[in-house]
Amino acid sequence: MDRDLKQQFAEQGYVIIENLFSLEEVKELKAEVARVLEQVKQERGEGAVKHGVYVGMAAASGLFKQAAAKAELAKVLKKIVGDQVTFLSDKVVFKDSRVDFGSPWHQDYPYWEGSHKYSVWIALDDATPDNGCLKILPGSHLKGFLHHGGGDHDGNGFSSRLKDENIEQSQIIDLPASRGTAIVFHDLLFHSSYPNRSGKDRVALISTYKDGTQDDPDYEWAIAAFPI
Ligand SMILES: O=C(O)CCC(=O)C(=O)O
Repeated sequence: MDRDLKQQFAEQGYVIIENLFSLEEVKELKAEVARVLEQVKQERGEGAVKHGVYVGMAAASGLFKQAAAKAELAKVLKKIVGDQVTFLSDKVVFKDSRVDFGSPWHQDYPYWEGSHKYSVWIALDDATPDNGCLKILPGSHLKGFLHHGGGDHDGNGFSSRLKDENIEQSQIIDLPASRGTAIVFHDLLFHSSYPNRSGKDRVALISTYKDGTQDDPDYEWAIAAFPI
């Protein structure tokens, strides 16, 4: 089973952990998201949460720090990454009727460079193609880093985007996820998300980890980093 998981990650660039968080835990996390975002808006204005993204949940909240080190998740990450895994940072990505655009196709690697990182996309609302679930190209991490030609021409963030011609439409798969389910993926995996056309919230948490034995620049966004 463990070898399967490691092998699936090596071949496909992602693995799914169904129901990593219980419905009760998800409810608490969502309430905490609302509390932290409200506090951020009051302290720094609406601009601090534009594009539907806020980076630094674990830095702002003990509950998110705990979530980042959840035992079952740490076990899976150690199988994939190695014994020394470091949590770097997390962000909440909230799509709703005001922030409804899909995230464009990209690899995460150009945003940080250095050693490869492993992100965990956790559904805090049930995510479907109708409200903004992830789409990926399985195995695309094996293509290596692809020069990103596209920029933020629509004002929706994501300064690094893959070009349309690099996306093999026939290979795309959707990754719908019920609340509490987590998707672990490599920072070279091509991914994007659907727009949220439902009019309701679609909140996801993305936590990022690295192999703690690898050197990296001092990332200013990794203010709450710790070994898990
Ligand atoms: O949840 C989403 O819309 C995807 C966000 C994403 O891919 C990212 O922030 O890197």
